[in-house]
Amino acid sequence: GPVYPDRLNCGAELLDGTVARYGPDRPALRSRDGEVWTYGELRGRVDRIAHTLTREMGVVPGNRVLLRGPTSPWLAACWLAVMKAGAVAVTVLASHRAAELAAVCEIARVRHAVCDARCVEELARARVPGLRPAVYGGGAPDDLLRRAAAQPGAFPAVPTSADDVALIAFTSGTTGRPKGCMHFHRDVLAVADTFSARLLRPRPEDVFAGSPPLGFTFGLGGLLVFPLRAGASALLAEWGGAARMLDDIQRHRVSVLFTAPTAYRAMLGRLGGYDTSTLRRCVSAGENLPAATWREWYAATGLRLVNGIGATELLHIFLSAVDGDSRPGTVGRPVPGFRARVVDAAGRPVPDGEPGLLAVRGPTGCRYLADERQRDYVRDGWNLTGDTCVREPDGHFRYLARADDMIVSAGYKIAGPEVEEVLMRHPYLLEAAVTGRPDAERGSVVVAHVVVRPGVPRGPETAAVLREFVRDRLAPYKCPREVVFLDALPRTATGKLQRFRLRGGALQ
Ligand code: 3SK
Repeated sequence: GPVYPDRLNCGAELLDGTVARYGPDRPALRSRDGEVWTYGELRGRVDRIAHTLTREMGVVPGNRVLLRGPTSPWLAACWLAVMKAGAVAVTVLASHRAAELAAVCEIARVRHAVCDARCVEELARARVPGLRPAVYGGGAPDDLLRRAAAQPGAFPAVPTSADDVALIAFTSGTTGRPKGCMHFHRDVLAVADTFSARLLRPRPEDVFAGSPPLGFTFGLGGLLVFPLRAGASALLAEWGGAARMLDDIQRHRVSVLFTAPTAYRAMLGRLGGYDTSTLRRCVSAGENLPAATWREWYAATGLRLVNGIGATELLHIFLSAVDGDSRPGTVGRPVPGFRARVVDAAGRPVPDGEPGLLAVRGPTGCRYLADERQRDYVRDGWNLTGDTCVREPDGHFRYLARADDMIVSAGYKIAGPEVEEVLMRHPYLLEAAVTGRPDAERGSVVVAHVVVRPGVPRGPETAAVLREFVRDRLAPYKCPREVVFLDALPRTATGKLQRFRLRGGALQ
């Protein structure tokens, strides 16, 4: 992995370091309304906010600062100011509700909060003792941005050490008490210097955009850390659906896109109306990328989707492939700097071609904050991500399922995503999720939850067509016993499928 000096402040590297390399006049951040901040302007704003945090709000190095807001250049500026001030950013999603915010603040011992005026009410409802958020963007007399405007424009970054904690990223998984993952200043740069620098190879002319929020490390990396590390620029705007994203790509001449398979599918049907010829890298992560989606995107754009597996615990993507190495149905190889293998329940490597648990090690790794689940996640230095995978003889990894999502039916082990891959090739379908339903006789039976295209009837005839389609392509034991028609699949705020809600039957 990359090597860094003992004294390292990732905020200073991303801003002052990039200005030193590329000058202050290149575009850094863009908003949807066409506003563009140069690196020099961004640095001035960040430094004024950092002065406000430290001089007026009393933030000292090591304090945990909650950051909450819709994706915007100002949220990014606040994050960078927290970094430069040597404090610890606790990023949450603008969509998090009061109970979730209260849990995060308690676990992370949050001392200060910076919140967009548009979502401050929910934070107030969380009733965190002693927390008085600094609000930005609402135009009130004490607005953080007004206070910042009165501060001097140069803030010398706190000389943090490379392994001081820079951020705590929360993951709820799809269920359970949230876990805070601590990442160091060197980790923030390491994900840019491995996945981004070695695979994406961004250039200063690149324009990054995408859907994941900055409160999700997929978005923090893809839309802030990677572009700034490369001297490139990023459009920072809230996700507004596939048509809006295509419009953004055309208007802002986006070249590097970060989003999830669902969004690629949603864009596919509308591509014709937009100029997307500026795109050169399209990253897909967050959930399984069906081979059919890869192929359709390639047929429509000539671009190979850069599929990746990442985790909040490892900060960003650690398995991926680009260009000729990117193939439908696989997630590629370990990103340079990372190692990956497939192991059995005792941690012993299994032969190529056999399914097992994915184990990863590299420059980043899981450090849960005060959580005994750390012992399950890291064994002998290997991070057990909870994914079931197969390593092919050519070194490519194939994703099967989340380990706890394997369906066991009459003794057969079935990976839901494999059945979903086949279903998604059927022209009737927009989305498919395959889970097991408890069954007295077989342990579990396979159930397909589907969202059909407009005009396709939801009923026994369509169900029979879909079952037949799977039976023609997979072993019969993998064929769904039942097909459930839904308006939409249940997802978390970061877009991850909530299989447990499907399994629980609450949506039917
Ligand atoms: O959790 C994920 O799926 C993920 C993917 C890419 C980068 C980062 C993360 C957390």
